[in-house]
Amino acid sequence: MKTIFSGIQPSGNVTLGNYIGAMKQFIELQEEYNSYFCIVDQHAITVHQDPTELRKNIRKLAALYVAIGLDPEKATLFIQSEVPAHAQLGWMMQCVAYIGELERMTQFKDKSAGKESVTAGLLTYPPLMAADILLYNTDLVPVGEDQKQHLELTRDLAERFNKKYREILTVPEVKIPKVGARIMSLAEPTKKMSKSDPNQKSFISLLDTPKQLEKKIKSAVTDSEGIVKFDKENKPGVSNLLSIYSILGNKSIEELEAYYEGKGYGDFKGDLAEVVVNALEPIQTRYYDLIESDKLDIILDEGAERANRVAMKTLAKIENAMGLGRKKRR
Ligand code: ATP
Ligand code: LTN
Repeated sequence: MKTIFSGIQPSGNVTLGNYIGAMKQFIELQEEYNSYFCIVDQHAITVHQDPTELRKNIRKLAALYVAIGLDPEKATLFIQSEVPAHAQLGWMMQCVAYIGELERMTQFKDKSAGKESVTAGLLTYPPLMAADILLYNTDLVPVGEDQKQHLELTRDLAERFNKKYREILTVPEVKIPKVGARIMSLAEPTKKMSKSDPNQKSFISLLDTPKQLEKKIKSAVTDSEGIVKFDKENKPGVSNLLSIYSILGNKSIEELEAYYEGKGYGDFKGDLAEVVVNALEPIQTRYYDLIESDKLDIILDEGAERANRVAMKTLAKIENAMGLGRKKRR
């Protein structure tokens, strides 16, 4: 069985972008792959997180992983900081990566733009991400479009390591969905929807109430044309809403365009709100059952144990290949 690995940062409320771009794929993939889904809290602290909020967001994300349909019997669900091998291999990968290639990462450039000082962790984030993936001999990494560059770097680091030391790392492939790989902000449809956006109206959270969903969708930025048509260049707002509608409502873009011909944005947005509310309702019900439950702790304990077992083995192999410490026989 081949292996997949993916991670989401507990850096805020999980958005519809995270769901459509990444999580929705996880559900189908868990059936065919040996699967690891991680809550990457060590990645989240590359920018400041309020400690109380971070703890809450970790638990919320864990509950959402299960609520969207991930089955802890099939997939390993765990928290990154509970598996120390991630930080350990992360350091070794920093010693394989070059500063120049890290400075070229667009996520680093975007997140550091205009800031007086940024943490060293923001720059060395991709080697930690590579470590996450490489510890599990991952074949495939399902992510949204924005992570493509980080995946290319992961492949480069794995290949570099294999050449310099020993051929032990699996070079992973990226898997990006055909539609919905980049859901845009509702407030600025030329920017990606992001859970750490300070503008609450810019993103849809999986936990928004029906009222909030309706309000956000109704106030989503469109244009003054009044024509429901997919045209990313000239109508980024409407095109984004069409993508969301098409994916959650299981209708093709063409079908939707035909249906809304001659109707205004009011009807279109009203129906879309209903589609989103209906799609999120069962997820929210399962979420509220889980969030305070001991069951969630058991899932995370078992996940960390399983992940630790596999990760320690790979780490020992890598330490042996690099000559660190004394020879390990594990
Ligand atoms: P942050 O705002 O804190 O950077 P984020 O919302 O961008 O977070 P991540 O935790 O970095 O989310 O990403 C988790 C997964 O969701 C990744 O696979 C990423 O590619 C995907 N993703 C994030 N935003 C979007 C989006 N707008 N459209 C599609 N996929 C997305
Ligand atoms: N960098 C990713 C989150 C992430 C990840 C990973 C994704 C950390 N480690 C490993 C896939 C595999 C992000 O910001 N979305």
